[in-house]
Amino acid sequence: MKALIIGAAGFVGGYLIRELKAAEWEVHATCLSNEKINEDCPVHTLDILQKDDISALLEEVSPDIVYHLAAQSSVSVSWKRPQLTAEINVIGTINVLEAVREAQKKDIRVLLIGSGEEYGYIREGACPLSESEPLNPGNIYAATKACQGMLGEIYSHAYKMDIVMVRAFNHSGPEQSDLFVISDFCHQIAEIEKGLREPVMSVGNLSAMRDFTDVRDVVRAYRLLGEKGKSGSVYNVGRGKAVSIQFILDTALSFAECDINVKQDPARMRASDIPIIEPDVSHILADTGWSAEISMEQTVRDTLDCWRNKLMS
Ligand code: A2R
Repeated sequence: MKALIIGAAGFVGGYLIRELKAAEWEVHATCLSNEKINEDCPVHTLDILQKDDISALLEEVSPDIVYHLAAQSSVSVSWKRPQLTAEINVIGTINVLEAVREAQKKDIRVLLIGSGEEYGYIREGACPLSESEPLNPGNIYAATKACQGMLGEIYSHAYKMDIVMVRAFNHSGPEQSDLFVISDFCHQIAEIEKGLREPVMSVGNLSAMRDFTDVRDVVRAYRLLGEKGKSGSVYNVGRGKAVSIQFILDTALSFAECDINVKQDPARMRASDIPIIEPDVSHILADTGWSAEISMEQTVRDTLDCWRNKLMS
């Protein structure tokens, strides 16, 4: 199996490269010209806003499967830069789908990586959310990802293309940017332990409930969906058990090596926060046998150790 991973310099890309290579896939990866990928595979420079460049790369690599990871993936950035978010996540996805549609090789499978945020403002009692639940996005990032998924369905039906849509719920682990909550808490703890900041944790809304999966489990799901996912289908990828941000905070603090106070920071509250998002993960389990295996505690511990190591060097 030969994979082309588009947008592989981000958080998930490196993990996906290693997961696919461990399964003996041939892997090609792309990144932007200002990014670097330190993995053992051919790396190509690609901006998905340049459609002709995607087409040229598809002819050069001739992959069996394209993993489309490239995105403006931060909710908070999406409030600040809505046009940029829509351009990359919507126009960029159209460019990828058009390039695949026009490619010489006719049987390229595409995995479009969307988000659990797409469900948005959900009706009471809707959790766990099955893939047939209506989408009602609550922020700009979520709206662009819902649009990406709709485009995937349209291309799949209209052109009989082999496209699998993924709605990935929150994922975390070592090396994640501290724009995301688990990494943010762990970074703060590591800095406090090192004496680089006051022993006060700055936090946002602690009551929101989210479903967290370790990134190493997530990329295993992506491999299995590449192998066994049904064409034209949508799959939730998540643990299937939401926890409060308070629980994440308590878990992270339980690993801290010093006493830390907690302070609510208005700057960390989002413009719109949805109380609970939790997926039904029976579809992916039925079609691929996948379910999350790595505990939340392990993810938090490994992420904290990663920040401690970074601050040592
Ligand atoms: O925004 P940057 O400079 O960090 O670069 C991101 C890159 N990217 C692009 N690649 C090609 N053409 C573009 N026009 C373009 N704009 C941004 O895509 C970054 O290196 C990569 C996405 O990685 P992350 O933002 O770290 O996302 P992550 O966590 O790896 O998630 C992968 C996918 C995304 O579609 C998420 O929305 C979804 O999973 O949950």
